[in-house]
Amino acid sequence: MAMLSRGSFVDFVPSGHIVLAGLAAFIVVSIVLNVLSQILFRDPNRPPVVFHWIPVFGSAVSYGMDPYKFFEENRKKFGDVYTFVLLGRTMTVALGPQGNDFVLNAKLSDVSAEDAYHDLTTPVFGNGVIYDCPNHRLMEQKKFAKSALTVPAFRTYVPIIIEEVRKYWLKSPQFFGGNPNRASANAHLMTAMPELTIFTASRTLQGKDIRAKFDESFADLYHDLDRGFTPLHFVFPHIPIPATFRRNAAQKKVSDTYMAVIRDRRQRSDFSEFDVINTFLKEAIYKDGVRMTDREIANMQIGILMGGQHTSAATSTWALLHLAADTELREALYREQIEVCGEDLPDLTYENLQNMPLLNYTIRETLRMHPPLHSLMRRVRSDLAIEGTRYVVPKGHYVLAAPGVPMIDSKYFKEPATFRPSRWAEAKNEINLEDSGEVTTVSKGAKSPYLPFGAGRHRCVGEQFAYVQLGTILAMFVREFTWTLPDGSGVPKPDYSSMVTLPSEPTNIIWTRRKVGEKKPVV
Ligand code: X2N
Ligand code: HEM
Repeated sequence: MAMLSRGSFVDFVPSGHIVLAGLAAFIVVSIVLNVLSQILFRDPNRPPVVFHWIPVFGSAVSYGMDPYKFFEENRKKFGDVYTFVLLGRTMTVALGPQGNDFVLNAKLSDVSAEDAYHDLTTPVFGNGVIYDCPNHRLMEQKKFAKSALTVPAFRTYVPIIIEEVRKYWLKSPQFFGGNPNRASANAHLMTAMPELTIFTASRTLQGKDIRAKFDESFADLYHDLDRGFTPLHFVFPHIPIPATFRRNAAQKKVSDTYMAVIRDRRQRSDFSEFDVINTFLKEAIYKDGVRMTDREIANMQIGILMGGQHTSAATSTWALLHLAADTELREALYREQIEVCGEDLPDLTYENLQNMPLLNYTIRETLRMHPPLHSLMRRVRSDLAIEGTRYVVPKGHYVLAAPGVPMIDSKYFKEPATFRPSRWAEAKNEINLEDSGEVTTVSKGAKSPYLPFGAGRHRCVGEQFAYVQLGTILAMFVREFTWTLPDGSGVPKPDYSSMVTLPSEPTNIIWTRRKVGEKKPVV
């Protein structure tokens, strides 16, 4: 302490007040300069910039609170293309089907997803995969993953998912809590659906041995990874808070666990399950002969499970909330179960799922109104001209696609705020899907108003799996329960503060079991 008062920098500072005054003056001057520069200088070769008072911080609050409101308000002012500042990053939004195409089908030499996502995802997934490698490696990793996600694999997944759901209902306090005769209760979906999602995804995609670990310490470790996968960590990837330290520790432990499982399977030569880990062990050799290491295969598993976890848990929760609000739809789904599977409702199969259009439309409609990812980003690698305008997005800025915007635009979807799965049965005449090809779910074109799974080289490889998982889980709920929202509440508003768009609390339903032996539709 004594050292500080003699010969330290404190001696050179005349007064604390002057330091504060200087800081205040600096802030005021930078705000004034920032405001003046926005009013006085408008570069005709740059997209218009959303007005913001504070430099660097920019439009963080209005974008972060409600990105769709932000996109819409500024679209009214500026049109489909404009720029905003988000915590030190300059983002150019390109809205509409054209905008989606511009961002998602941009040339590899012009934009990079890894430059946008690396700092957030690499500490969570680990090194060497997804956004911690050149794009050509990611393309092959996706090919390996895709080769695991086949129809023969899905046929084995459906009965496994059914078994997991039954086990979960029986033991979870949100459902039967150990009492198989419990007839009705209030369940908190944002507790139940993430659990059900991780159990079903880990059991199918990663096998029995990994699934077993979720009954022990693995769930907590994944929870630590989750809490390091937030918008806060997108802005400050290494912010020194407990969540960050726990994320780093959990990444290493989870990755080591996968490596131990890989070694154990090798040692026992047991590759019998149709899971993603085994597919990587058999096939993960890049075209140039380089083999993925065990560490990389392990980290790939983290990425796949994390990605599928947030998106799928959010989607099943939204779907159940909408079904809670719409008895008629829920009973139509129940009748579809009976029509396809028969009066006594034997366990459903993968083939059954393919014959349930209303169930699949329900998932599709849920993703239309609640796509989990509202912003897809790329960092610009070389100055990027926007066709049909005089704008150039300079290197170092970001481009942002918001595929959810056309999905709630009345130009493409009549009464876009109404949850109505049957609209998809009339798709051809009601919805303007010109150029899209999206009706068939596999499409490379990005000029579509319906892109919950993205488009182009970064398009999702998990879509078919997600439909199998969501379809099986939702069908089981429809068969077993009727359910409603708690008295007087509607479907919750979205909450944009996590990585995926979640329903805000409360996310409860009141479920009642259909009477055993008397499983007739209620309406
Ligand atoms: C401070 C509100 O909150 O004012 F996971 F193998 C695994 C997507 C990355 C979106 C980043 C920033 C929001 C600031 C709010 C895999 C399945 C993937 C695909 C400002 C005041 C990961 C970052 C979202 C910035 C919003 C997508 C996912 N399929 N999963 N202020 O990555 O796919 C994967 C792929 C990202 C973002 C944001 C704020 C493969 C505030 C209040 C506060 N965003 N965000 N996946 N903000 N505020 C995934 C691609 C990849
Ligand atoms: C990519 C959505 C489920 C794995 C994407 C993208 C979107 C998306 C929008 C593109 C990201 C971008 O362009 O920046 C969804 C939705 C899901 C879902 C809505 C569920 C409802 C899954 C599942 C898996 C998965 C279950 C794994 C089994 C991936 C992978 C990519 C991807 C590996 C590629 C990332 C890239 O190439 O950059 N997903 N996803 N997703 N998703 Fe999904």
